[in-house]
Amino acid sequence: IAAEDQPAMVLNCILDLVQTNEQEQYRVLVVEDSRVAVALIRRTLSQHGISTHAIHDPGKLLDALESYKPDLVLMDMYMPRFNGVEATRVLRQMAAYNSLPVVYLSGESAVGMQVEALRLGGDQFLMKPFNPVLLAAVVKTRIERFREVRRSTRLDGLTGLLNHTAAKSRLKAMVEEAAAATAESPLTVAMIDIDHFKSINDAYGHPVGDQVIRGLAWLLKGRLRSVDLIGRYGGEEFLVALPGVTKDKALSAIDRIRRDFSGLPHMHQGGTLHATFSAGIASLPEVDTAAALTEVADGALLQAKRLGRNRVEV
Ligand code: GH3
Ligand code: MG
Ligand code: MG
Ligand code: MG
Ligand code: MG
Repeated sequence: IAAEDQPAMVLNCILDLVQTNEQEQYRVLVVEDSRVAVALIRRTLSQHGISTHAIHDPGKLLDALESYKPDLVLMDMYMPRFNGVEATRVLRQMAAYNSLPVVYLSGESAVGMQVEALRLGGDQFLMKPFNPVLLAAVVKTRIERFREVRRSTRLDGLTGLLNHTAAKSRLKAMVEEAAAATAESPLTVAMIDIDHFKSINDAYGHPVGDQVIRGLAWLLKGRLRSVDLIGRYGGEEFLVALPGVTKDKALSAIDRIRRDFSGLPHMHQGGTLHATFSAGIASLPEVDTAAALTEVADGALLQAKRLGRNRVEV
């Protein structure tokens, strides 16, 4: 990567984030027993481009969360049989929903009750009758902030790739998807590790090492498809998963990237340097769990290192 290309490379990563952001819809689950209120809320939110799904009974809350996957819950306080505050408290005890934004929309005017509702898990309290502009703004800003936090906890700061935890859970989901597919669907995993990276750090300094890591991340993003998983699994180690790709096809794809990476110049103060990586590959259905795939790929990576590095082994 030439020095003048580097700002473009950073810009690419930023554009990626902005684009996925714009494509994302706002999804709000409305929990409200009054049909009149539901109609009013849905019309208001839909006018602001916000999708809604309404349930009248908090007893159906967990099912609705699972099937609709909202970005925010708009919660009434008083409903027959259930109380919105109680429902929120239950939701907060579940790992999957403990940070999902919950905004109350209620006619309850006693401040003591409002405070209690917040204390038991709500994020904000809005009064009925509501101001449509304020309601839409609260919903959008809450969702944006929630997404920003979720994004930053899933992504690696140096490369913008999925971090170790996020990559592992994404791989698990991909293996489940492949297993659930009717026709036997292949999935190939590659473990990629930069060769003699310690010597690059030692010779040129940590910031140059960081640039090499970013360079490989950039190459992988450019070469792989949006359906592929690319994660920064460790310091200079990457996890890649290619759904629908057989071992042979993956082997030649990763090997092409290996060859191109070895030709990529990295800047340092005295000029440029070249780095290489080794990779190990494992495939579904031969290997059939996420844990086993990474383990077998890791074994193949070790073999690639033993056989001299700058190579891909199965
Ligand atoms: P091998 O070919 O066997 O993989 O040798 P290696 O030197 O690449 O492997 P080793 O695991 O011994 O060293 C990896 C080094 O990567 C050690 C660590 O200091 C460095 N490292 C880890 N994370 C980062 C990072 O974010 N930035 C930089 N610059 N270095 C890092
Ligand atoms: Mg009510
Ligand atoms: Mg290494
Ligand atoms: Mg090592
Ligand atoms: Mg390593």
